[in-house]
Amino acid sequence: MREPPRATTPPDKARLGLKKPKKKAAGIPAVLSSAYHGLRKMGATKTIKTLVTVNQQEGFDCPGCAWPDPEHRTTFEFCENGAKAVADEAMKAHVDSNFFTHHSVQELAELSDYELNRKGRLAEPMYLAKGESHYKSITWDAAFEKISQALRALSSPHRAVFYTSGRTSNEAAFLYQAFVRAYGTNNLPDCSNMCHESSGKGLGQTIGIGKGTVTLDDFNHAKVIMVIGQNPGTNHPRMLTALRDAKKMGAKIIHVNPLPEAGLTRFKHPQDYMKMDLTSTQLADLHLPVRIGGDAALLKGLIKLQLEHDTIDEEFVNQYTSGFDSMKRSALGTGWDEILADSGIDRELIERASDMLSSSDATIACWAMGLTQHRNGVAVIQEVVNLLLLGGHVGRLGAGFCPVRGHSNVQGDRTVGIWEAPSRAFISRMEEGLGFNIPHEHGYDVVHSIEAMAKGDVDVFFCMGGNFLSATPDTDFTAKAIANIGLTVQVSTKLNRSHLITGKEALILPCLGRTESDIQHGHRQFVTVENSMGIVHRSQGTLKPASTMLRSEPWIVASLAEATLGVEHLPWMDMASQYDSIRDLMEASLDGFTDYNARVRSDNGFALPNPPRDHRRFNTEDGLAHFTTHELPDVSVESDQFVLMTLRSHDQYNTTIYGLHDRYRGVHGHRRVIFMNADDMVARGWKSRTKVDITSHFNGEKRVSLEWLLVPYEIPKGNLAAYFPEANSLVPLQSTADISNTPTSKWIVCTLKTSSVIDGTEEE
Ligand SMILES: Nc1nc2c(c(=O)[nH]1)N[C@H]1C(S)=C(S)[C@@H](COP(=O)(O)OP(=O)(O)OC[C@H]3O[C@@H](n4cnc5c(=O)[nH]c(N)nc54)[C@H](O)[C@@H]3O)O[C@H]1N2
Ligand SMILES: Nc1nc2c(c(=O)[nH]1)N[C@H]1C(S)=C(S)[C@@H](COP(=O)(O)OP(=O)(O)OC[C@H]3O[C@@H](n4cnc5c(=O)[nH]c(N)nc54)[C@H](O)[C@@H]3O)O[C@H]1N2
Ligand SMILES: [Mo]
Repeated sequence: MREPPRATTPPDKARLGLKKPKKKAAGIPAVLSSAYHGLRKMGATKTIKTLVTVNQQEGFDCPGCAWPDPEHRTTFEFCENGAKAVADEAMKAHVDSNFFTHHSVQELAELSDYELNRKGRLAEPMYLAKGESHYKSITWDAAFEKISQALRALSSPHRAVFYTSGRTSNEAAFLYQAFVRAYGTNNLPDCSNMCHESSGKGLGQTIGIGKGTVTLDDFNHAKVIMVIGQNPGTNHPRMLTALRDAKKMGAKIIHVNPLPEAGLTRFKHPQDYMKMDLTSTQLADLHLPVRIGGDAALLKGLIKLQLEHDTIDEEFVNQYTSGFDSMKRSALGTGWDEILADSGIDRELIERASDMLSSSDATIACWAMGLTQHRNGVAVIQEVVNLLLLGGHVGRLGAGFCPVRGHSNVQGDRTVGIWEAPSRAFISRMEEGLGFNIPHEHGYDVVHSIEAMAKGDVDVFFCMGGNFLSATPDTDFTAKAIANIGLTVQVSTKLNRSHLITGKEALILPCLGRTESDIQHGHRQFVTVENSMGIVHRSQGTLKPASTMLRSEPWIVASLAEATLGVEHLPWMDMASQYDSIRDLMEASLDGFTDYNARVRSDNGFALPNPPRDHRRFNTEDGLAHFTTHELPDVSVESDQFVLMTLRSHDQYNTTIYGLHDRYRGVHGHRRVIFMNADDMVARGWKSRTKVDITSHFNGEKRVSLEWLLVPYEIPKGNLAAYFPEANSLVPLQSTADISNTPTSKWIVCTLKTSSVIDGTEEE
C-alpha cells in the first residue's frame, strides 16, 4: 500500500527578503520581468515570436485573465503577467514516462508547488494503478477504455463528477457538458463556484443577467470608476491601461481595498518607455482602506448619503425598478456608529466618495474576489447594485456593472453550459438543439462535490483542467475526501498537486494549451472564448505543441464520449474533427449564437445580447431591476481574533506559482508570510519575521497551520493577509457565502501564537 502523499506544499527553502512596498505598477521592471520569464522558459526567438501573436486577430487569446482587447490593437497587446502565463505554457515537455519512472508520487509531493510547476509540460498520458506509487505510461485508447468502463459500471450517473477550470474553450466546454448531460447528470462544478458565483447570483436576481453590463468603450465615457476588492496591478494589468485612458478623459477613480495595492496608486504603462514618456499616472483619486468584510457598511453609508442629498435619478427609479422604499428605509435606518465601526472608514472620507458619486452621471463599479468570497458575497454585490440603480447607472453610456472575471474563458464556459444548476429555460433550449433529453435535477457545485466525496458518494471524478485539490478549501479534509474516489482523471497541461493526491486509480491526460496549434484531420482549427465583457471571439494557437502526444480538449471529450456512449446521441468524433460543426450545434442549442460561424470570424468577434445594457430591459419576474434590502453582516470577532484574507502574489496564477516574489508588496523569495498591521505587532511584542502558527476558528472547530513569517504591512488593524493556496488548509469547507455557496476565502477568523522555532533571516 502506498502512503498518502502530503497534501499541502512544503515551504520553499529560500529566505524571506523584505523591501519597501512599491507605490507604482508596471514600468521598466514589468518589461524586464516579462522578458526574463519569457527568455528563461522559451528562449529569445520564441519569446518574440510568441508575444507578438498574443491577443491579435489571427493569434491566440491570452491564457492570463479575461480582460477584453481593445478594437484597435497594438503589436504588444499583453502585459507582464500575460507574458508569464504564455512563457509558462511554452515550457518544454519534460514530464514524461521517464520522469515518472524516477519519481514516486510521494516523492513529488515533497516538492513545493513552485518546484512542481518548474518541471515543465506534461508529455504523455499516464496511469497510476491501485496501490502503486509510480505513474506508468498508457495509450490514449487504453485510457479512454478505463474511464468509460468505470463510468458504465456506476449504479447511478450521479456518482460521477465533472469539474471544469476556466481556460477551456467554448467548443470544448460545450461538447463536454453535452457529453456529461447525455451520460445523465448535471454534476458540473467549476472554478466559478469559488470565484464570481456571488456576482452571477447577485446580478441575476436583481438585474436579470448574471454578467456585467459595460463595454470597454464605457471606460472612456465614465465620470467615476469604483474599483472594489480587486488588485488589477497584479491580476488584470491591462485594466490599468483602460483606467489610465479613462483618467485622461476626466474620470475619477475610487479604490476600496484594505490594502493600498500598487497598481492603483501610480501606473506607468510599460510601452510608454518606448515613447520616452517618463511620467507615471496617479490612478486612484481616493483610497478607502476598508476593513475586511466592511464593504456592506461602507456601501450603506454611501447609499444613505445619496438618499439624504437627494442625488437620485427619479425617472429611472420610477420607471425601471422595484423595492426602492424598503431599501431606502433600511439605509436611512442604519446608524453612522455602525457604519463607521464596521467599515473602519472615517465619515469625512465616505462623504468625499459620496460627493464624487453625486456629481457623476456615468459611474462604473468594478469588483472581484474582495467582494465575492465573503459570507455575504451576494448581498454585498446587491448593495453595489442598489448604489448604482439610485443614479440610473445602467444601460447608459459610461456606466454600469463590471465584475472583472478571472480565468480567460470562465464566463464563456458558463454561457455554453458548464453549470450545475441550469435553469428551466436553459434546459429546454439545450434539449431543442441537442435533440435528446437532459437531466433537470441540479448537480453538485464545488463544495457539495467535496462533501459527496467525503461521504463516499463519488466513484469517478473527471477534471477538465485546474487544480481541484489546491484551489478548494480545507486542503487536508479535501485530500481525504478525494482518496475515497475510485478513479480520478486530470486533463492538464502542467504538473500540479492534484496529480499526486488522487483516487484509488488515477489518470493524467495531457492536452494542448491555448498557445499551441491545433490540427484535426490536416486542418488547423480555431476555438472561441468570451471575455469579461461578453465579447465572443476567435483564438488560434500558433506554437508547435510541446509534445506529439498531446491532444486537444475537444478531441479528448469526443473520444471519451464515444467510448462511453457510442454515437447514439451525437457523432462525437466527427464533430471533433471540424470545430465548425460544434459551433453549428452551439448555434442550435444556445440563445444569442445566431450565425455563429460567420459572426465569430469577423475581426473583433461579436457581442452577446445584454438586455440591461442594450435596452434597459431586465429579465426578472416583474421585468424591473430590483433594489434589495439586507441587514449588515456581523463583523465582530473576539478580542484576540483576527480576520484573514487569502490573496494572490504578483508571481502566481492561482495555484501555479511562477516565482517566489511579490514585487509590488516588497516580499521576496518566500511565500509563507502573513501581512499584519505594525501596531498589532508592537502590541504583542512581535517583530518582522517573527514565526507564528495560525489557528482558524469556525463553529467550534479548529484548523492549524504552522510556521508563518510575519511581515508588517499597511493593512487595517485586526486584519491579516496570506497567500492562496498555502493558506487554504485554514478555510473551513462549510464556511461559504449565502446563496452562492462560494468558500469565504476572504473571511477566515483566526488567532496567532508564536511558533517554538524562531527563524533569524536577514534583511536584504
Ligand atoms: N497574474 C494573475 N492574474 C490573475 C490571477 C492570478 O492568480 N494571477 N487569477 C485570475 C483569477 S481566476 C481571478 S478570480 C482574478 C482575481 O483577481 P483579484 O480579485 O484581484 O484577486 P485577489 O488576489 O484574490 O485579490 C483580491 C483583492 O481584494 C482585496 N480584498 C480582500 N478582502 C476584501 C474586502 O473585504 N473588501 C475589499 N474591498 N477588498 C478586499 C484584497 O486586498 C485584494 O486586493 O484574477 C485573475 N487574474
Ligand atoms: N483560498 C483561496 N482559494 C481560492 C481562491 C482565493 O482567492 N483564495 N480563488 C479561487 C478562484 S477565484 C479560482 S478561479 C480557483 C482556481 O481554480 P482552478 O482553475 O482549478 O486552478 P488553477 O490554478 O487555475 O489551475 C491550474 C492548472 O490548470 C491546468 N491548465 C492550465 N491551462 C490549461 C488548459 O488550457 N487546459 C487544461 N485542461 N488544463 C490547463 C494546469 O495543469 C495547471 O496546473 O481557485 C479558487 N481558490
Ligand atoms: Mo477566479
